[in-house]
Amino acid sequence: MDTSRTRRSWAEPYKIKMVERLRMTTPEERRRAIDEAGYNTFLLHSDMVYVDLLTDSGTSAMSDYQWAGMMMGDEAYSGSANFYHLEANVQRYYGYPYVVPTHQGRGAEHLISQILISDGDTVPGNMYFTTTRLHQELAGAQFVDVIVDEAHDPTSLLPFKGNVDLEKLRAVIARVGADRVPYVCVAATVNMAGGQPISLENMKAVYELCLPLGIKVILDATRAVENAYFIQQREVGQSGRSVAEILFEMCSYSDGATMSGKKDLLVNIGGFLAMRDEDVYAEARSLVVVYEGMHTYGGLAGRDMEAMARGIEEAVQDDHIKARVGQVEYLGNLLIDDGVPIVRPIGGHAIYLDATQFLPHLTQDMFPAQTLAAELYVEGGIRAMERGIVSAGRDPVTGNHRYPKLELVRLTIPRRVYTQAHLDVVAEVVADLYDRRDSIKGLEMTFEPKYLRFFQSRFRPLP
Ligand code: PLI
Repeated sequence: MDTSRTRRSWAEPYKIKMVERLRMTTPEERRRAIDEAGYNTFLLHSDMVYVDLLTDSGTSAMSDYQWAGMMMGDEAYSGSANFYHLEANVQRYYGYPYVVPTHQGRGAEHLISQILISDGDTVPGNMYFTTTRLHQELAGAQFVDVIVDEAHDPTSLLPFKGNVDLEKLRAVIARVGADRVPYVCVAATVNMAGGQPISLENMKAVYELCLPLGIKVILDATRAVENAYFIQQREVGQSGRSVAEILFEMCSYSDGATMSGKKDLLVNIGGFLAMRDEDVYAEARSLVVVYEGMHTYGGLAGRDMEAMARGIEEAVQDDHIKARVGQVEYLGNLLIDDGVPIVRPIGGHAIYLDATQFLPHLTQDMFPAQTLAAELYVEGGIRAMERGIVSAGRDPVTGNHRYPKLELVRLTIPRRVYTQAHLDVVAEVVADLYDRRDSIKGLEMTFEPKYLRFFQSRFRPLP
């Protein structure tokens, strides 16, 4: 192959060995389906969906190497060989000495929140994530957002919109006292800001600020590999390093990590809690038995741990991550060319439609992002997810809606699943919807569950 020419696309470093048939539906069928689902895309039956961009969580395609690993499952109740492989790879690529597997990310969030948080504590973080904040609140803490202001502005082109605002962090610590801040929660990348990365320099500065104050830094490493890729591409002095090297240094600026293996690590289920502190590990080993299972399986089958161990190796390959993020950018650039308002810069795992700009005639109480996600499904069988007022939930003290500045619809790209032609269709459908945006009316909520309401709430169209 001639590699002397400079123009190269993001093309995939793999080929397809097995396919899964998709059902093509009519607009009438989709209108009925979304009505039965209460205008909540989470409640659609997946066989009614053509391109499923609900989430990149657990929806990726595993490789032949991972599937071969599934056949090597050591299903002993304790001491599974697959656990030791997983532990060795977490130590090697993430650098934490201690690892407890969990069934998925929120299992790890539950454990670390229960271990480190006391009633009345404050946990600062670079924007909330739904399950992470809920576990912090259930353990008695209040979450305080200390992300840079630009993260709340969909049009700001700052390359590291996931950065912590160090002044905001210092102010929170000064207000409540360092002894009431058990840890700072640092996410890489920041999901709710649009998959935006945090810089290596900022992670180091947060760690150096916290260390002398006895405040821990817990990394949400769910998409840290994608974050490492952005550091390689955007941060001064980092372009010559591998994604694996950058990832290892990122983790060195933290005391532990929660991980949903369902994203970066290319598995359909699995997660872990990793840490440096032996005492925290002793508590995690004890607590995991109550909620997940023995500390050498944590709610996972041996084969699941093997697939995740192998996923760690594949996730950090530079050609893999370049194609992964490249595919997301491909879709984003098609939409930008069509004039569709999306969060900029394009994030690592998803394109976020700016529902406030898309449907300016709807107030936030009319659930513009929820409405847009439902319309997108009816228009082309494409399933996306609301990331706005519904996801933000209610303030636990006042009981009122939280009104987030960002009212977004997330088109999340599963890893190694869809083709460029699928994404072309997605862009065409979004553009058609944008053309008829004035005709779109809002929704009202008819049912709201107590926790994480976006998963199960129901709506009906406003007249
Ligand atoms: O879905 P879990 O329990 O494996 O992981 C929870 C979780 C933690 N942190 C971050 C940044 C996430 O994105 C995350 C889960 N995200 C989902 C399900 C998503 O659709 O984005």
